[in-house]
Amino acid sequence: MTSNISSSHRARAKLAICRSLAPTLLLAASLLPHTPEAQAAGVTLTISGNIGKFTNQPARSYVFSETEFNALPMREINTATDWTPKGTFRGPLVRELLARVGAQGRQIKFYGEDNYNVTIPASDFSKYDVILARTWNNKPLQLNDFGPFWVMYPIQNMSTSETSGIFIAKLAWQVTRIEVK
Ligand SMILES: Nc1nc2c(c(=O)[nH]1)N[C@H]1C(S)=C(S)[C@@H](COP(=O)(O)O)O[C@H]1N2
Ligand SMILES: [Mo]
Repeated sequence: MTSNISSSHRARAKLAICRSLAPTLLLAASLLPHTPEAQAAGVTLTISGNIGKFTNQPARSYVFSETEFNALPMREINTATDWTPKGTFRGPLVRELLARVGAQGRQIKFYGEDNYNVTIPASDFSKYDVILARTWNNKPLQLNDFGPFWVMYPIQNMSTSETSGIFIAKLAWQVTRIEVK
């Protein structure tokens, strides 16, 4: 994908337009939750599978609204990645997110909007302070720029052997959905 993380002028212009359309878009989003309108009205994160708490009982899924997500306790990771210079990622701990939905499973599958997915053992989230990053240097991650959510490990505190090999496949970006297995 093309990185655009340091120049977000177009994204900001789009946001201003979206704000003025917010009431219309919110209505559209409530009727059609998976449309581009829903994306503009508010970013959501859906967790499903082996969980014990639901916002949608029939679907057995828990959908975090942008407001609820942003109210979670936040952690910061200051690191460079293969794709970004040294900077600050902020988001809740993945283990905290999993606890909020009563997750029971041993394997956690992260789905990207680009159809990428990766399954990570739940033990990683007790071993490492992994966050689901929502911002980079205080700017929300945009869908065309690794957002809305990016699985981020505290790379700066990890040894070379821990971050070599298949490790980087765990850094799933464009995440919108998580399945507990
Ligand atoms: N959403 C999403 N996240 C992703 C990927 C992807 O294709 N889509 N590729 C993964 C893999 S397999 C690796 S090795 C790293 C690096 O991907 P790259 O080699 O395409 O830069 O990002 C990971 N995160
Ligand atoms: Mo990879």
